[in-house]
Amino acid sequence: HTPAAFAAADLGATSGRVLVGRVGRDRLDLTETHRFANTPVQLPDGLHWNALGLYQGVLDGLREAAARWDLASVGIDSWAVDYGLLDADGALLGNPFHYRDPRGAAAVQAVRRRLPARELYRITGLQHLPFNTIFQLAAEKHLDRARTLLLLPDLITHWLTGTVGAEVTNASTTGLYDARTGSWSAPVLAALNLDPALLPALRRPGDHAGTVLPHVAAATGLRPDTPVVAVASHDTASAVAAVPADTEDFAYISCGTWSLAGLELDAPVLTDASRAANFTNELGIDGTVRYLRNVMGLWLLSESQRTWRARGERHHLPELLERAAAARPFAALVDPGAPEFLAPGDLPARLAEHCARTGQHLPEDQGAVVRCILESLALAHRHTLFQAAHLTGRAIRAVHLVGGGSRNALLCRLTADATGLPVIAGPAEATAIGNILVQARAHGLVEDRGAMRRLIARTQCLRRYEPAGDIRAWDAAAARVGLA
Ligand code: ADP
Ligand code: LRH
Repeated sequence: HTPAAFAAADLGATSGRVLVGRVGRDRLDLTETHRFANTPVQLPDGLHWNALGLYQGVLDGLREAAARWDLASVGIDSWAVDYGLLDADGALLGNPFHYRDPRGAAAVQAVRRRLPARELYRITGLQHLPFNTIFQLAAEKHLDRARTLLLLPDLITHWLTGTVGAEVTNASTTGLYDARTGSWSAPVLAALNLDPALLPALRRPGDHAGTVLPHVAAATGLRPDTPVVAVASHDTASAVAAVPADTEDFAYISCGTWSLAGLELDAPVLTDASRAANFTNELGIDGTVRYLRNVMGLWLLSESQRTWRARGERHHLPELLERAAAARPFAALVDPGAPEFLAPGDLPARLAEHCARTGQHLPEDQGAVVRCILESLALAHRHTLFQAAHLTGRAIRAVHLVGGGSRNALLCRLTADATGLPVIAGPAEATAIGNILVQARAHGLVEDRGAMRRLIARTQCLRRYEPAGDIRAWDAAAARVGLA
């Protein structure tokens, strides 16, 4: 096997990046060719993504990549649920909305009246998040002119290739996908008066999506016939595919803007208990189920940093984390899942209000605030993983923490201490690696999921955190915030 080079464009809520992976039998070398900020834009009608800017960032990254390597293929992934609509001419209708815009939440009750929560869960197995595609569509103003709905990675893939398709791992986050039959749900679409023709045919990770259009090849220097592969286009599915686990009894936390914490299963769990605990059954590669729950994640930190920066205060991560490490443990704790933390804006103020309302005092000092965020996240990680184990009857022997959060040593250590389990941290770019290895597998360079994971474990730098301290302190802390 000669090594081949694959490009992954990974769009995260905080940044987009293009990485090239050179993959061979015993080789996985990564180079980041481009990273660009992903800055949401507030318009009079709501909060949007800058879709064209993101596409431009992908093209810029591909141009840098193509200048250095002969790329065997390209794959696109991004966060879930958000979409663009195309009209009959294939033009984008409006600017895609950001999932943190409140329009989805405002439409939840109307959807519920047509489709009760219990029924919806039995079909989709999807956790309730107010911004799931199904709720956003109920508030959508462009439906009368829309002919095609494309989730964001499918939209970028469409702009690169001219083809349309709906990659299935991301389709499973919409609320329109039937977890039992593995297809779009006709009853859900009917209940919402949605035209089934809006939704393209499903693609699976590893499927050929198309080849780059001539003007794309000209703009990037990619070979004219370069294939675009449908990877696990939901970033979390790519990240879970890249968890370097060597056993079956592992849990994972894909930790970035969100912490997606849970287990990999063979089949969905659609019970009422699972629904009550709001666990999701989203799809992974090879038909696996990502049984997990969204924890609010490092958004709490990045949005606090943004607030401090706007005020001209200290906001650099290394210094903040140093101060948090020195701050008093368990001084103030929150439930990171509280809905008031979802929207953009002054997060330190909302944390302080939350603390005051629950009889605690959150000092203004940034070390204390960051400590509160990280301890609260560790508690939410623990709560979520323990519940996942309970609901599935599975044991957890180790926690793999991947994504940008794996670079946060304090958070890794706190998660190990809170769970009483070893935390294996890394890779930080798990999503891009999962994207690349699905392409390499389609290319015949890697055999299966197990081989992908072993290759990552052998080639990437991982750190192990053993649990320490008295777990009873964490039991008490969990009880304090209702996360026991
Ligand atoms: P997303 O894909 O959602 O944009 P990432 O997986 O890139 O998220 O993770 C971004 C987060 O990772 C940042 O908000 C930051 O908190 C954390 N992070 C990134 N680099 C570091 C670092 N060097 N030290 C500590 N934390 C880091
Ligand atoms: C993480 C993620 C997560 C979704 C959220 C919208 O980036 O894809 O899995 O719930 O973004």
